Amino acid sequence: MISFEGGDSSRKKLFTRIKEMKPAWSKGKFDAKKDLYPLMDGVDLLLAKEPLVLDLAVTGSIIVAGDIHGQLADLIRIFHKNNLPPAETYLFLGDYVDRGEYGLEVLMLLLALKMLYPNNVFLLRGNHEEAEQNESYGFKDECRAKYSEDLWLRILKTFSWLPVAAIVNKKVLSLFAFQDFRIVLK
Ligand SMILES: [Mn+2]
Repeated sequence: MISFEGGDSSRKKLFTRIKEMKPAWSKGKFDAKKDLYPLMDGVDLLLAKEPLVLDLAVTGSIIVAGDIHGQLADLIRIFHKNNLPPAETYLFLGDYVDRGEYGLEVLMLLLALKMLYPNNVFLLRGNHEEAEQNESYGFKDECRAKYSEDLWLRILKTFSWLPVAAIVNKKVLSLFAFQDFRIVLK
């Protein structure tokens, strides 16, 4: 079991594990227990430290992308066209899952990159990072077909940690256009 609290050595272990996962991604298969659950545990800890509205100070450029919707090939194309993190900073606006076939793989790749480069990869919550949308637009079924409904329930917990907006360099407000889920502020 990898501890995500520990610094570089646990990051290195995770990085090795991500590289091992690559062939599984290309076949659309993976071991959720081994791959995704520990990753989500780690990302939850990171996200818990982030505020609900991110205050990002960016030098150079930032790539802003929205609505990947399970299109793994498109996500990989974005990384090919630009530099990979940490050479480039990315802000994803949300809607990682539903509609497309590879929501789980997209999510796993983005969470892995968040884990590896927390200061160069930022993930916001879209209106599809939510149960009702997933029930209607395919992500719940995808989780059931590829693994289990329990996996989907666990993913919902991680979704609930995602920040909802980012302000870039005190100038640009970035958020998903349509937020229809309930946010409980404590
Ligand atoms: Mn969308």
